[in-house]
Amino acid sequence: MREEGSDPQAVLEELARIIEKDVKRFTLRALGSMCSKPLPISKIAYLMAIESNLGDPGVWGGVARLEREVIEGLGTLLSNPRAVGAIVSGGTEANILALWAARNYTKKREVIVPASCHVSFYKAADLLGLKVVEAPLKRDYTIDVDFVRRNITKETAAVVGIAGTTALGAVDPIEELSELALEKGIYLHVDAAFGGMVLPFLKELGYKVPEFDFKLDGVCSITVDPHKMGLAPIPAGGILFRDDEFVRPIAFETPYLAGGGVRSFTITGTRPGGPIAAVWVLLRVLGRRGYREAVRECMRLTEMLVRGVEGEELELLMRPVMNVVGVRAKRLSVREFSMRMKRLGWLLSEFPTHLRVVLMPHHTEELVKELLRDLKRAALRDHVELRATLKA
Ligand code: 0PR
Repeated sequence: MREEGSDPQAVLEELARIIEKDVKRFTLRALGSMCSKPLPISKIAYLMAIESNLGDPGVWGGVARLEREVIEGLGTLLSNPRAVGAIVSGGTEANILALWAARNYTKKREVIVPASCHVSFYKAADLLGLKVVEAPLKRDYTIDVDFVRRNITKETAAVVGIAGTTALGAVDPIEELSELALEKGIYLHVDAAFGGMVLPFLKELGYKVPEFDFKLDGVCSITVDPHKMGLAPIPAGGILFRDDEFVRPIAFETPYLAGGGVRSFTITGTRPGGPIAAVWVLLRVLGRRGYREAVRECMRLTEMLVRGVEGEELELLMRPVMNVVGVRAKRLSVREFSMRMKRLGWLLSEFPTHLRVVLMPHHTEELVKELLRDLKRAALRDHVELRATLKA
């Protein structure tokens, strides 16, 4: 920090120069991100509520009401309008809250997760002192339920199922997990951080979609992130609990607040109301039809990519269930394929077995065509071939 402040106009211009390139790269070449470009109206809403703090909801009663309505909206989408929950900093915090609730509710210290789970579950287990049992995946990249059944012990607090895995968008058989959880009396958490705002709309569009939400009696909590497929600005993760009985074991009273004592069950104290206002506006402005149309468009681009990938050089890891596609080059290591795509200017996510492409609402048909052309180029066996096509 300098002694004297600088000219505001000049500082803002410098800021614009610094972040401009990021925004452009994100919009044009980042197909590895699970976050969408927030709709402009959500940015207005965010700014309107930027001063609010849900750490003191008695003072910010209006925004607290918005959060209740957003939770009711997301709960209704996931078959439980009476769900109890919060808009939090992201899927990571939501998953930590779920395992925290599961540990305190059951007073047990083991959790079974699929090998496909997001790193946030390992963070949660580390923080909470839980032992992680990793269930292998079947050939379709979903959790091996028989393994889960065989590995439930008297110390098992929870099992986790994923509805839209990070690497491939695969959906675990939540219905089977739900039956198992009810039978064995364990907590079932569903991580639908990405899929929670895709699957209900895919169903409305006529896709065959497995049940994954509170319709299944064994599901105790669900992560669903508006800052992924909800078109909302960051940070807007979501945690929903079936019932208040799962929240009570992680709730703390803060009696001294200016707005009056409240119960808090999030990790953070001071919490921004801006993202909540943004999500509230989006749910109202878009409605189910708006989200359904966004999902329809994402799936149209996904199909385009899938059709284009068939051929000599490239292959899909699996037929995508949602707008997440795993691609690999038949004759190259993932590392080499990834480096070549980077050199061609693409920002994709690199997993040990494949590159991940996520088709989001802000992407276009032209972008997918360009991507396909470059995927094919990059997948050529050697650099000589690659250089020749680049020159052409
Ligand atoms: N659960 C699932 C299934 C996820 O895929 C993710 C993150 C989380 C939970 C955690 O969510 P937060 O990151 O909100 O805490 N999924 C993305 C991923 O790891 C996050 C991401 C988003 C990464 C944008 C890169 C990026 O540009 O791929």
